[in-house]
Amino acid sequence: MNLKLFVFNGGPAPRRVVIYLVERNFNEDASVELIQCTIAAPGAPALAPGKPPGSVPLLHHPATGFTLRESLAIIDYLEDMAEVQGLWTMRGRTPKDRAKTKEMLGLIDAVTTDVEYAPAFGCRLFAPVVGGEQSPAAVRWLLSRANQSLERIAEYAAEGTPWLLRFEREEEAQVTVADCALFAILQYAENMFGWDLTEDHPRLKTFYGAFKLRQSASIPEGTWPTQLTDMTKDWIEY
Ligand SMILES: N[C@@H](CCC(=O)N[C@@H](CS)C(=O)NCC(=O)O)C(=O)O
Repeated sequence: MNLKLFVFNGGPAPRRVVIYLVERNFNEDASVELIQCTIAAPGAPALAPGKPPGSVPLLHHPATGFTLRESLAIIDYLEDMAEVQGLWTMRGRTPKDRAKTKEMLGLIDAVTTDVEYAPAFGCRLFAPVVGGEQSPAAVRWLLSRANQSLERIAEYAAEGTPWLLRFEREEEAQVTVADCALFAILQYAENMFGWDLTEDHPRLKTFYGAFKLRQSASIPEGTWPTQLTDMTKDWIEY
């Protein structure tokens, strides 16, 4: 189908789609071509030759001009395509299972936004994004919101499997799109800022430990280089 997916490995939104693609084996059958973008500085646009305007991940079909710019919409669309091809589902079969997947994704998206915005208010590297007006209270508030959502994710998580939802394929609980999205933000927090978001949530620690062993969890070279992560450790008091 010759779809192009523009990504920036270091960001949690593109990262969740890349993890999903590996779980789906889309990168192996080459129906989706991955194109790496550069982002020159915090708040700068993602750039790559031939990329339509917009944030990444960005899915583009050059022949028709069809373009999607939201990670969850991209995953949903690729899941629809997979199902048309008769592949197994990664978001649940029944309306109830699908609603549960969406519920998890909603909470995970909230965590992702809070964890992404908190550094704008406290990490010195991101100070230009808020015109230098950083705020300890804003950092505390955003991180406590993220923690509340993580609490709910842990509370709603299935039992008897490390994964968030218990959807079985050939009697084995399988990874879902919600697992890909949660892992992406936990991995980003750990590698970009040295944060263990699972610290207060043993259920999520179990999830993270299990998912880390998967091939999709391996970090592409240069994703969070030390020149960058040395700077992400410099924070205001909060
Ligand atoms: N809600 C969006 C968030 C996308 C987003 O924030 N992307 C960042 C990288 S993580 C980006 O593209 N920044 C550069 C730009 O906006 O051009 C999604 O889930 O796709």
